[in-house]
Amino acid sequence: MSEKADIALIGLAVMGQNLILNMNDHGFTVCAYNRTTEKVDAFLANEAKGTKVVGAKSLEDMVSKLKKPRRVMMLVKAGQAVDDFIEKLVPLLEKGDIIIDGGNSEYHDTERRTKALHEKGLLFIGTGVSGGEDGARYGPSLMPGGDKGAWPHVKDIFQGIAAKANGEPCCDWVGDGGAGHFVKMVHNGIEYGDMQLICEAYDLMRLALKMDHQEMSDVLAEWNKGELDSFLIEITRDILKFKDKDGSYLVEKILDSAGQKGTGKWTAIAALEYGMPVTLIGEAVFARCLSSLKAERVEASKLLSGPIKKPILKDKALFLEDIRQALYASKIVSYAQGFMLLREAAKVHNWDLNYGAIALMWRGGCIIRSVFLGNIKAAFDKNPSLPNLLLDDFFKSAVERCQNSWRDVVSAAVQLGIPTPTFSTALAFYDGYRSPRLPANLIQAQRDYFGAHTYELVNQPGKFIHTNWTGHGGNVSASTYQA
Ligand code: 2AM
Repeated sequence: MSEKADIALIGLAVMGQNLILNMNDHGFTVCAYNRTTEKVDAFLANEAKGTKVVGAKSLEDMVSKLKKPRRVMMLVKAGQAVDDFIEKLVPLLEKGDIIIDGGNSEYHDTERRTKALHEKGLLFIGTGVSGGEDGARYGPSLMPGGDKGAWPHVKDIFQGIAAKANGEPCCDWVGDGGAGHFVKMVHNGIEYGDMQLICEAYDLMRLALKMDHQEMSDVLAEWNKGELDSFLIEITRDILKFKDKDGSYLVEKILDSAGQKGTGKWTAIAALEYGMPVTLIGEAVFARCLSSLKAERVEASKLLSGPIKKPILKDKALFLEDIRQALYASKIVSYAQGFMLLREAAKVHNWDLNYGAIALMWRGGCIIRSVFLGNIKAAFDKNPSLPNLLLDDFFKSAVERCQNSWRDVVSAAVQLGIPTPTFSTALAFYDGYRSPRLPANLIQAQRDYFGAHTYELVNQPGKFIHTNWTGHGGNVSASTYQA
């Protein structure tokens, strides 16, 4: 072989194969490898036939076919498989070579691997890859983080193959260590939220307005022309009107028990760990959990009754517009919460995150791609240290414009007994976030009463006081006293 390959890719499942073909289309020579090496031959003989892709029979063979510094990208199952390959690659590589993990790895693993490989003189990147099989083939959203020294060596390949939004690549350096995989995880959490929001709008149209499927699809088609323009609204428009072979709407035949692979749950866990109120994603994850209790719900439905008094609904067109505005306002809250989590994690891990660049990475290529992300990018471009999206003029006025409709929808849903967990939690968050005083003073008093945990006074912050609330039980505080 005369010309050496620009990059190696390990892992020939669909995502790996499609990324290779995408790189090939953009003029890069890729060396393909897979644990089960028969898959390499099959790939070269079929999907990669007629391309510049070369194959390798072993890791040694693969490494010998690469330009220096060597770039090796893995798209294998997250977890042990990644560590196993790293262990096998390390003795074959030289200082300055680059290992990239494009799988759905947990960000703590990426953090650990980046450090361990840095000590060996190797540069590690953990990159989020979003957009599914089609994205991988024709332009994914890529969120790379890890050892920044590696970035100049992979930038052209990554930005070359990434999706483009208004001509700009949906890929930029995210930050040190596990930052790339963390941002990908939050992306997936936001995806859970966006999906649940659309499901609640569908439920209201179906149950409150008794709309048929073509009508609902037409409404989403309209919504998709405005500020809600997004991939998820677009596919839901098509799903709703999709007919099965027997002429009935397929969506109604699908069991209402949602699956999950775990990245939404990871985001919710991270929110709890970092103490950030990312309530909408949390509710979206719990909504899937509740849905999966199908048999129990069916039983409960026979025993537990709903509201007896039905509210009088507005005119249908007006209520539909209310639903649209409730969805939009809730979505703004969800992204505001997602960026709060990013900001807090960045503080803890010392990641220098560029929030505008993250919005641009999500603007195209991935499942949450939308016009709305362009507005978020604009907000962070205007003020890179914006403390919260809700405080940006554009989003502040959007929420203020939508809030009457939003409140009407949540009230109507409550009165009708239709669950809208994400619409409702978003509104509760909005009202909490804009409250200068919350009832946490009473929580502090309760904690001090039963556990002597102490409290601070409004006019004396920093000074911790314990009160003997009952007149007996002593004046000890929690630091000296275990309840
Ligand atoms: P395989 O084709 O040999 O199974 C997606 O599952 C990709 O991850 C496939 O390329 C698969 O290789 C690889 N993979 C899964 N588990 C692996 C493991 N424990 N070690 C190496 N590769 C693995």
